[in-house]
Amino acid sequence: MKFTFIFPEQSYIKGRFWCKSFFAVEPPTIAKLNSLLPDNIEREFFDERIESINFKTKTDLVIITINTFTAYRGYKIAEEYRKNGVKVAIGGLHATLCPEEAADYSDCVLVGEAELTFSQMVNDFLNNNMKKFYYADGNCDLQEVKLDRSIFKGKRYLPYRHVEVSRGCAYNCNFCTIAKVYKQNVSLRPIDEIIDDIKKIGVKYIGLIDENACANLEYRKELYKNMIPLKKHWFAQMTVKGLLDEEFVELMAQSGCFNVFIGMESLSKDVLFNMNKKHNIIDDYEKAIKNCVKNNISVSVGTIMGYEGDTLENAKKTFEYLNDKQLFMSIFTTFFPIPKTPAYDNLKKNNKLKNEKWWINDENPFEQHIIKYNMDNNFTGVAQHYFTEYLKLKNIFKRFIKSEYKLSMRLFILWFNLFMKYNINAFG
Ligand code: B12
Ligand code: SF4
Repeated sequence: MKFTFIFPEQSYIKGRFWCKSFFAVEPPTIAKLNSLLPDNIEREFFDERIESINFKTKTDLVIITINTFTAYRGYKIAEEYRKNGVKVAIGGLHATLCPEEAADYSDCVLVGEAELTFSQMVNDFLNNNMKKFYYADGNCDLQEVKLDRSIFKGKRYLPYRHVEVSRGCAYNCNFCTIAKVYKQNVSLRPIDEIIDDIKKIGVKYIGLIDENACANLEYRKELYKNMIPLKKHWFAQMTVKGLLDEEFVELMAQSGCFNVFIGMESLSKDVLFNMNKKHNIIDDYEKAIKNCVKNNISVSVGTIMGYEGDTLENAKKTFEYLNDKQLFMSIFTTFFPIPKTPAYDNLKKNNKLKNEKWWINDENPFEQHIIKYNMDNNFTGVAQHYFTEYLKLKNIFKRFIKSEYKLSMRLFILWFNLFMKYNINAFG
């Protein structure tokens, strides 16, 4: 009996260049599914970001994980296997948001966290009784999270691995997949299990999967204190609030934090209000960045352009603001309405979506006119324009010269900016 796991390429990337196989990171999702499979089942794994799928290898069941940006490609892969009579099961965040859609392309859809559905499906499959749908009942409590990374043996990934700290977020931003899927339920993993995981991780650089790495402050302080002796370099995302607390930022630095990501989204209070992201206070950013510079922690910022209420003037202001700051990287992203989120539902209700299933399309979403805006207020291409502007050599060097970080961090930031300039599509 053999199962095949698939991590599809993003649907709209038509082929990467020479560095295709150099900049992918191990997908924890596959390590998780692998850990839930009984030992007597043979397994193979194709990560389409770094290799082509060999549709000819013999297999009994194909298991595909999809998010909204990989769903369409995932469906095409499923069709290819099913054409040859192979059964396909699909799970993941997008399958959880749109199970009926995923069902059109598969023999089985698993909704919710794998810990709560996968073993049952495998059992049923082995007994020739696989159902069309499996629904997780509630949320996994993150006790004894096990990842079996042995499935990645022989594949070339960056020496950077992820460790799960939490699932879910207490906030409820209108555009956010996590808010929709986890419904403000936050599960925290026991600290001793995280530490044990990090001890065995085998790489120096790690990403903490943690929606808000400064919430539940006492828990995080305890975690970071326990990480100090491990001497790892870590990255996580958090709200700006945590970075205002100098003592906390110092502790993060001592425990090895080298970079934090903040979803700033917009400079406009109106847009932040529409997003239900009222906890972002733009005036806090100055102090937060200062605290990070002082502790040699670099900061990355994400923006969303083209949300309801946004203006081209605001997009320009956002670019100018970020281009002037000492940041590791600013990511300029077009607003893609994720299905079933309040933001999506609102656009749909007001008949503002040009294509309700924009993710099922051969056209690159960056070039699609997804939302009906007035002709003089069209955001298609605006984020790309500012990203390109941000990565112009004159701007990269301007920021490098102004930077007050330690020289090693300044050079790291310079390298990363130049790398992004030339390989903007290499990650993912
Ligand atoms: C780590 C991470 C990355 C990393 C690594 C991705 C990778 N190669 O694995 C990097 C930085 C490369 C990355 C890139 C991107 N990411 Co990302 N990423 C995450 C993050 C923080 C954690 C994902 C993770 O591994 N979790 C741990 C694993 C164990 O959980 P999981 O994948 O959710 O799977 C669980 C369930 O969903 C379910 N499940 C999943 N698959 C399956 C399959 C089956 C069969 C079953 C039964 C269950 C199941 O069970 C699992 C265990 O409970 C999430 C946010 C989050 N907290 O989820 C965003 C997130 C997944 N990313 C997101 C996005 C948008 C992207 C990018 C498109 C960004 C970009 N513009 O390029 C790219 C796309 C990359 C790609 N090819 O998929 C969005 C997806 C939104 C959506 N609706 O699709 C998320 C949710 C962030 C967000 N808040 O919106 N990402
Ligand atoms: S704070 Fe971040 S993770 Fe939490 S709901 Fe808002 S966008 Fe999603």
